[in-house]
Amino acid sequence: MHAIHILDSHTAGEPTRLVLDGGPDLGSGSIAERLAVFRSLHDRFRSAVVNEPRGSDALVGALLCRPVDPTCIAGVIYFNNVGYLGMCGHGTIGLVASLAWLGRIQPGHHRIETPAGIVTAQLHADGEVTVGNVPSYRLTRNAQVDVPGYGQVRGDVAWGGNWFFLTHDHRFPIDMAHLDELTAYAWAIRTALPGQGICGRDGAEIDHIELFSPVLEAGGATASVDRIDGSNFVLCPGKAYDRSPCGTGTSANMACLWADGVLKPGALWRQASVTGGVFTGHIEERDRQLWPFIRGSAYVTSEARLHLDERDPLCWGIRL
Ligand code: PYC
Repeated sequence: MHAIHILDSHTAGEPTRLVLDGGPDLGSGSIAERLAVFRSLHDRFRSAVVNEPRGSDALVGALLCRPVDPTCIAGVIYFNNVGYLGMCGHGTIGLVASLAWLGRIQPGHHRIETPAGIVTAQLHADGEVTVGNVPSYRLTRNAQVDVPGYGQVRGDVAWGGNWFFLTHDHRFPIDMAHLDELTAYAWAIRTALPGQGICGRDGAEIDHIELFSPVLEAGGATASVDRIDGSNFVLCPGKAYDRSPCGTGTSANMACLWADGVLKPGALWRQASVTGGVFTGHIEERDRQLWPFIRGSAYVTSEARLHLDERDPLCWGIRL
């Protein structure tokens, strides 16, 4: 019997399961090297933690690791129902809120190692968290993909810590009543992309699809706090939709808006999700790169121990 100490939280509805103790020994290499060990030798642990019967398709796991860089408070590897993430915005907000809940960190500025690079997190006195994500950029503008059953779809390819295909090109309202249609459409795009040579840098697979409502209002630092600039629907790699506005997806979107001259550095961008949760973002230009910042809140929902009993035929989860 193996026990795993976890802390669950949600960030604008999107759940994060932080593994505090009981994870596999991944050695002492960089976080990217430890991710490679996790993927090749311990993938069933990933499935056991996030898949049914202990988890759900929407759940993102966060394995807490000792950082290599002593200026970082933690290292983290994010994973989901089908694999691993380079970075996770809602997960980082959840991680920081969880470490604060445990009393391990205080309000202030913190640094965290992820496989996509070091990110920053400011824990505010009110408990909100601002994540300083990895530099983000648009790789391809107006790519065209032929989507079976739907026709030609145009969209951008951008990096926000994960690879995204972002499009306004659809006829569905971004609301909870249309989840099935939004999921089917986004999945059809996702599966059409690789065969048509549409990919991220160095041939990387695009595994997140982001659909938008029309932009309601261009971001402006003086606008009221209730203003929403647009809503999104993000389909994650394992076909679950992001309940939150997706931190890496909002970063990729802000990179596209900046490239189009719509969003200026410092102006606020209020991104709502299909469930109505909101992240407030802004961008900064530094060292010829675009640095996105995402602010939101997370709440701890439970602290528990998962038990892995090898006699249980579903010990390692229902694998997709
Ligand atoms: O917030 O970056 C994010 C994210 C990625 C996948 C689910 N959430």
